[in-house]
Amino acid sequence: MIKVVPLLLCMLIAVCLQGSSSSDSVSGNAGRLDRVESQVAVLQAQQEGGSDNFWNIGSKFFYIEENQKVNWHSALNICRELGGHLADPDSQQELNSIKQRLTRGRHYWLGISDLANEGLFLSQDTGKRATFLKWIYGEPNNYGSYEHCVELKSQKDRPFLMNDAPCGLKSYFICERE
Ligand code: 2F8
Ligand code: CA
Repeated sequence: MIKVVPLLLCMLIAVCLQGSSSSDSVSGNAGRLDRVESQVAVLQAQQEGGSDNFWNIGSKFFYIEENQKVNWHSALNICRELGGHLADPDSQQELNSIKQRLTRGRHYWLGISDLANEGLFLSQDTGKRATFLKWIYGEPNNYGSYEHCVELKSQKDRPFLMNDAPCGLKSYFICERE
């Protein structure tokens, strides 16, 4: 089944680029390719049984994507396509259960950002201030002034904690479904 994805990718690129006129800018095509990449990522997550792979913690269900790295906006899109949203753990207990299933050294997108207002971290799901934030010491630091999306990351033997990172970075991600 996985072999179907490269074929679908070629077809989607062909369809999208067909629609471009000579006046299209390079950034227009880059935007199209970004959308194609996102659509392919959705197909891949669905093929890997994403919607059937949610596991239960309390009253919620979580899915950890470990096969493909995507940017934060694509991760949002994929979680929606799988019937949920990019995760925003709301208690230490929930975070502890999630952490047990993560791979050390990897980074995972969460559904929290300060894209609307620098320093004000909102849950993408509720649109309200994120209720539970557990930052790495010194974070969030908006490093280079372009870090607006929140990830979970562990460094060496340290626990998984939150960091603000550039939204365009490609990472694994965690979806949540009520
Ligand atoms: O030192 C903390 C700093 O480390 C990295 O930047 C050098 C992180 N960037 C990425 O992971 C892309 C920053 O987010 C982090 O604050
Ligand atoms: Ca940071």
